Amino acid sequence: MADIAKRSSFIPDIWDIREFIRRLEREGDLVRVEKGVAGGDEIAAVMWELEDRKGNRGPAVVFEKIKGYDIPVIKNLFGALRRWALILGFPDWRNIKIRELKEYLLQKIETDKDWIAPEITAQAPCQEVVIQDNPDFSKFPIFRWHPTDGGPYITLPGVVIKDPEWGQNLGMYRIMIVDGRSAPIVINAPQDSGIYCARARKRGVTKVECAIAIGFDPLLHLASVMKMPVVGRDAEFRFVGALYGKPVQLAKCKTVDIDVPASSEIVFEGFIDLEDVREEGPYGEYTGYYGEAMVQPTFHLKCVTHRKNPYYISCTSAHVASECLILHYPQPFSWYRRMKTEVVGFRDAYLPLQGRNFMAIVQIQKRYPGWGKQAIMSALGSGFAAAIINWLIVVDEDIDIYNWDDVLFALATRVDPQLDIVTFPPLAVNALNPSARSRIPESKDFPYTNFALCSKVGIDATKKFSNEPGRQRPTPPLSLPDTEVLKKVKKQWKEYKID
Ligand SMILES: Cc1cc2nc3c(=O)[nH]c(=O)nc-3n(C[C@H](O)[C@H](O)[C@H](O)COP(=O)(O)O)c2cc1C
Ligand SMILES: [Mn+2]
Repeated sequence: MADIAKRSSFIPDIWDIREFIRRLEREGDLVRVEKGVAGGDEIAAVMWELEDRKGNRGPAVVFEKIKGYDIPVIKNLFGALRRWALILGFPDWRNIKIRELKEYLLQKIETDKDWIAPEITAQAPCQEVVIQDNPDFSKFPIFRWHPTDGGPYITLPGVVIKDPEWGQNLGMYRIMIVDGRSAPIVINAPQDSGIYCARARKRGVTKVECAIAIGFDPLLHLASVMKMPVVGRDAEFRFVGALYGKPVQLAKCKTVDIDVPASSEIVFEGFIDLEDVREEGPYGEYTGYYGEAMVQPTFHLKCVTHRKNPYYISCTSAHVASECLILHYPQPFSWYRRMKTEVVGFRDAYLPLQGRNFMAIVQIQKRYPGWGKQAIMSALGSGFAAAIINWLIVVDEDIDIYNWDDVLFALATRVDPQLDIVTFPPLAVNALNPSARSRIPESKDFPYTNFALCSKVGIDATKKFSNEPGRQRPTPPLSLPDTEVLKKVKKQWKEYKID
């Protein structure tokens, strides 16, 4: 804990995407591709190959020359955890460990009394150019990224909407371009934006003002994918204010009563028409599969503002090392927070990216027979887990949950399948879940919520006592070298001259 407290005093100093780009360039963590590229298919294939070659340790990539556009496209800005550590101000950002980053963000998100309200500024680089006549999505390099996507997609948008009582919400939701001015936007009921839209409808408002920012303050990108402990109340902006120790700077939009990050590269202003619903999708998702078409409300474009010579920022999905999947990494944070109080003996939890967020490993300090099963029940009992997690694996403290080799060892050696695997009947889960047996048809009542039906499995891979129900034999003791002798050997290792 001392370590984390020390780190919480780090003050990030990168305020906009251009500073982020310059810094990455200086650090050798960004590559500019001078070779001309034809469009979405080629950019996506280049990124796929890079992800294959470098996993999630690749650089950010700027595509400078794109056929038909004079706006460069940047991919992978957030596709490596070390770059998150950089924008969060960690001095040793190159060597960040997943656990350190997680604990830091969790600690920051829990101390919301320190959050700082945003400020409105007249300095608005995002409005250097204002286009109110014939605003048009097609002027920007927004591409179809996967061969059978339903259309071109905005993949890294900061969607801002306002509630008269609750202030602004910033969230990231995929947006499909239908024509120059219309774009259905995936807003699901449980998301904050879904709750905002439901409240608007209750007030009799069916056209909800909205702004879509592209390429804004890097820390706001992280905040936009994190589930904040409170809905609204400028939560994402106040959270990032606390990280910087000063207010985030917002600019008033030109045509709607919304405030956007002042340094945004591009802002699409308009409204979400809750009564204009369109088919959206399919889209090649972070799951590695296409998510099927859904019905969603449509955003209508009224005005575009942008910086001079803007960058267009987009992410990759589908590959296991994709930026989109890495950005899903804070998704279970609210679940981790709840587990601390709800799972007896809880130590830590982790959703490895390879499991695409459908597989969780929970570590407990087990003291009594039956505790592994109790952990399965209580861990799966919270909202996030019930909606997202298919596989829940419970392990002991001697298993490193960040190391799949360790987890496999526990699965292979501590599980009597008939006794230690619990399955649960199908329940309503995330519509994108590729394992799900069926989808529940959309309700035409707003909000347009999409669910699928899938069963779950809990695996108790803890070491067993001899008096666990159904067992007559404990898990045998681990065979390890003599502790004292091993200590000595480590100390005098060089003397053996083996390596
Ligand atoms: C690249 C990316 C795309 C996302 N797209 C969607 C989406 O289309 N719909 C959705 O409900 N959540 C999506 N999410 C997850 C949300 O961003 C996340 O749940 C966030 O907490 C939403 O903000 P809110 O909590 O203020 O509603 C996406 C996440 C990422 C990283
Ligand atoms: Mn929110």
